Amino acid sequence: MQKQVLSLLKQTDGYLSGEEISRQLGVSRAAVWKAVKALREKGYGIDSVTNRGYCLSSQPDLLDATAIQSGLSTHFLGRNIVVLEETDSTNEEAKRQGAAGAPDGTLCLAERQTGGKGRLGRSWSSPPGAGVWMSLLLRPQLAPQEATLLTLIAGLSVCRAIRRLTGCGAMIKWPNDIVIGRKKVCGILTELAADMEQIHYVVVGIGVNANLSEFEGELKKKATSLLLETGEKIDRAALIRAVLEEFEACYDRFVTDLTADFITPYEELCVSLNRQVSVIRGGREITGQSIGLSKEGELLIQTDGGIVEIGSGEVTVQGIY
Ligand code: BTX
Repeated sequence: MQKQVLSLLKQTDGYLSGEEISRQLGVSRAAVWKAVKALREKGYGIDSVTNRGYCLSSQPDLLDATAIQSGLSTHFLGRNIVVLEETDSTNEEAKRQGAAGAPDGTLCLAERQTGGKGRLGRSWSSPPGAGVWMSLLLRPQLAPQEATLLTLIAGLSVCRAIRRLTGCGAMIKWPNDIVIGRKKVCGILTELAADMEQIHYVVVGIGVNANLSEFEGELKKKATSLLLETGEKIDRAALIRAVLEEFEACYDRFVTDLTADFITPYEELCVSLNRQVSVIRGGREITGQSIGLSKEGELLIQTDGGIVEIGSGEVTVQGIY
């Protein structure tokens, strides 16, 4: 009913009476009023004037598959899009889609996540209507250990997309955060369904604080959004398109012949390099100078005892966080 009322209001220049809507849809005036109320709650601006009826004055900035796909130049990524108003986590949704046989490159999006996830059981704040909470379902023919490089491809893609669309000096904090200045604007969570030799599917989850206007509690100090950095609302569909296009270009080369030629551009945008860093591994703290990334995407740390390769773990970069 809401869809039908909305579509009638969209087709009308000016006001449309409640009586006319109820006649055209064959429903009661009360049902029309209920639908208008529900649409207003979703963010549609619907003016009403006695004796004239209803007029659509503004539409919320809602994610829409058609809008994302128009002008999208990828071959397979984002050719199938699932948009949900609310879900537990788009990563969980992509896994459900993956288990049900959804095609390679399926993109899952939600306006709001009730259980947005970070790494190691942490949560990811995902309020409605302003973020880009997206997960890519991929079916690459890779060994499970090679999948960690997909996190780096995602980081580079988001960083490039943000720079291209906003001009912000976004940087990558190895392995999975995008920061602007000292604050996090994006987090990436890659999950795998695999056996020892082969990947069944990978889910690359990306959360970008696009148009969030404020943060609460502990996030005030460590999070930022593109809106807060630029003072302007970003077109979320354009951002998603840019991420998909950047991702597909690197990913295609990587999965066809394992060319990791994205490592050098990644290093150039990586704020964690050439700095004093420390990381906890096996209960011990390793400190040293970060000097680059290995072909496998590990962080190389020059310590007093030689070069140590770090595959994962919480890295503290001096001067960042
Ligand atoms: P992470 O473990 O590196 O970061 C999680 C930490 O980041 C939290 O403990 C909190 O301190 C901080 N944080 C939480 N929410 C935000 C936010 N909105 N902005 C900045 N900092 C925040 C990073 O994990 C991986 C996050 C991936 C999120 C995407 S969203 C789409 C997909 N679905 C899903 O459930 N997760 C991914």
